[in-house]
Amino acid sequence: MDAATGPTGLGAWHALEAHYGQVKDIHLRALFSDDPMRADRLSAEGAGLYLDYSKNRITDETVRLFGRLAEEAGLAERRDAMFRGEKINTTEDRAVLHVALRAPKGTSIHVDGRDVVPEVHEVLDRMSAFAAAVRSGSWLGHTGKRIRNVVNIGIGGSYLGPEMAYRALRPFSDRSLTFRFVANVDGAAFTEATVDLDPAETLFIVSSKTFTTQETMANAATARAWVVDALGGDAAVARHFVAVSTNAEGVRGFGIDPVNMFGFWDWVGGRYSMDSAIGLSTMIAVGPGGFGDMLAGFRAMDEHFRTAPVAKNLPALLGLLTVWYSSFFGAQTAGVMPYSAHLARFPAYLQQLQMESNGKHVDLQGRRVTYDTGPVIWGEPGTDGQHSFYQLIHQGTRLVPCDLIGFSRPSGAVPGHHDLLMANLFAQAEALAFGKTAEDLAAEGVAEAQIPFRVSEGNRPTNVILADELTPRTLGSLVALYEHSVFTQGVVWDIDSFDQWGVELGKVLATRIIRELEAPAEPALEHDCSTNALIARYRRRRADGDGMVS
Ligand code: G6Q
Repeated sequence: MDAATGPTGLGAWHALEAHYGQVKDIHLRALFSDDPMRADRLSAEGAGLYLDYSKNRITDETVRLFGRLAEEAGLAERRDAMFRGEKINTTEDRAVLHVALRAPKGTSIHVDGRDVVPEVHEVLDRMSAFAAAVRSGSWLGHTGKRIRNVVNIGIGGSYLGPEMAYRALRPFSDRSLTFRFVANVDGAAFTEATVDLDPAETLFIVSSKTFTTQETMANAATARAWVVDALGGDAAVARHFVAVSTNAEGVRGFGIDPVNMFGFWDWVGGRYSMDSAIGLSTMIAVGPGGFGDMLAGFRAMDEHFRTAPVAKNLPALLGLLTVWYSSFFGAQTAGVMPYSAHLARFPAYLQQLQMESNGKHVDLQGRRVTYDTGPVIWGEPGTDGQHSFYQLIHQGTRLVPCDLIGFSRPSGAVPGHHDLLMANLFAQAEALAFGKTAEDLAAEGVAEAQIPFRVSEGNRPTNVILADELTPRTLGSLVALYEHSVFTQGVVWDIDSFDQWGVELGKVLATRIIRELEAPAEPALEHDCSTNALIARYRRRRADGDGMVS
């Protein structure tokens, strides 16, 4: 990337701008009717995933220009720098090495002269021993009962991945164990997660990279009191709490023996950490073998991303298509619709992965960008979404490119459902692309007055991602697919996909306001007049009855 000009100064960017002018009004109907081999060419396969990207508003020339853009933006160099452990997260001066979390034993990746792969495997081995002990019942609670409930306490990157993965892999999980996830500082979250659990049979995993996050610390303190009160003393903590963190001091201060701490490193970003020790709950659920299979899926996609040419490289294609729709077509959002109830939390997971990574307004030089960066990511499982918001995608005024994700074999064993589910996925992709014309409707005998309302313009782009079955391995490939898609977008947009300074401001302000809410006497408020009034009203109204703070 030319630091002086950024992406908009690249020849490929200019060429894509000119090309956009040529293709923007071409309908997918025309692209398909002129070219019966289009789906063969505009598809790719890797790491157990099949991507049909033919229903996008692109031609062979677009794909060629994507390749040129990737080359001129330096995608291969940045990718290799990431895999080598260089500090590509420049604003935090950190390496970005989630790929090291799935590097095979015996390989080497150096950060500051130190090989991190043996450390990764040392933690994986400790996690495996612990997960096996919980699953077998040999890890006992303080009163001698075996553990039947596992509650992960963590938020953001220390929550979304574990919860998503647990739900995705339930058919592979030990069904005799109950898993819960507490993230929100709203006390209701803790209450609802624990109301039916026996403390004597419950293990808490306090997951926090920093071990300072306000929400997690508050929930962990509540959990500690819940266990200590029920089981009669601090000694119970050792058998009912483990920690996943980079902060050994903080963990010790909380009362958890660092022997029961599973570490990770500052080169693992929170939203890229579900395959680190942050995945301890996943490993307890599916076992060390299942977790290993998931890591193999991640690794297979890493290899694919490193080696496949752009036109056949799934993450690079998804990333470049996102750039195409965001920066050229001006699409503001992108949908992700998994046709799998087990992937219900996958859109939420991807929201953080993509929006925290690429929701950036300055480039690597700190200059305001002149193009749109990461879109708003949203979605729900199909077929549920079809009966609510799909209407807007079909007939609304906005362009919403969507990824539809499906599987050839079901992950639930109820007969007769899966063909129905997949018929809907294929039908949606078809309907979005080709729509229904006024002529079609007239030929069907629809009354003329009704025709304008029933027309579906089509030309709505989709990617269809298919895998054989939602297994641990597939999940690893799927997550790595999106990790590297996000990376590709960030390289082209010339932004730091690995910091999250925007999240910090709210945290700092909340710390100030909590003191003002807790102050016994009316504090002098020095916010803006709106915030002052809201705080004052809350203080007055929170006490029952007379509206006065006690
Ligand atoms: C992720 C973010 C953020 C982080 C949470 C939890 O990339 O940095 O979502 O994961 O704020 O942080 P801790 O793990 O430090 O509690």
